[in-house]
Amino acid sequence: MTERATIKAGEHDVLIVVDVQLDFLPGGALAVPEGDAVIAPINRLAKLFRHVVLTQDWHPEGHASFASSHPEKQPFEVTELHYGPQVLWPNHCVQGTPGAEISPDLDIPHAQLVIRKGYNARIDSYSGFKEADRRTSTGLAGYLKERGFSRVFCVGLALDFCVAWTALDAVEAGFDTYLIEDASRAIDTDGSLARARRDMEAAGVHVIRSEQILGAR
Ligand code: VGL
Ligand code: ZN
Repeated sequence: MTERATIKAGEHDVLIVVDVQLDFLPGGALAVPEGDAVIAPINRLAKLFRHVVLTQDWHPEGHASFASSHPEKQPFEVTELHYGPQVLWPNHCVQGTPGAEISPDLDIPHAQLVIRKGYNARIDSYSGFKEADRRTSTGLAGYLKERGFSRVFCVGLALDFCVAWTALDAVEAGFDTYLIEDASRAIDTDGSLARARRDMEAAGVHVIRSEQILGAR
């Protein structure tokens, strides 16, 4: 459900900008439909938050989430990995390649941290907090807690994968968590968007729009 109250971004609030990388933008290896539509709202929002963290999908070649690593499998099929079901993707965000670069159109020079994820060859990591085995931590929750943040605002790509999983893990880590939906876009494969929305609602993620954020930076 979309909530309507206005929110003033303050000292205990952090904006997490998820995976706004060239491979998820038009022309990229795993382009999210209308992915570039997130950039203007994110740049506007970032001016209202003193504290901004970026995530960066960062896979080694031959990563387990790539369909090309599984004989006979095509992108967007699901396979079983040691931790459970895994959607298989086109090769994307390979470490050090242009597609893995964060979009140069993001205008957030004051971002304080870039957290990389998905670097373990055998484990995917949609979430900025915890890998897909649901045990391996990226360290982000500890960082945010040590910095004294209590509210987490999630934006970026893709709403139904990395943004949703990041928001769900933020809730689990104890943060009051918001999804700013007009600053996010979905891949929507096999019902993933409806499922992500359902999971976020059940977890208590507040779904808001960027106009509801008032700045205090
Ligand atoms: C993502 C699929 C694979 C995302 C990352 O950023 O949502 N989706 N890797
Ligand atoms: Zn990935």
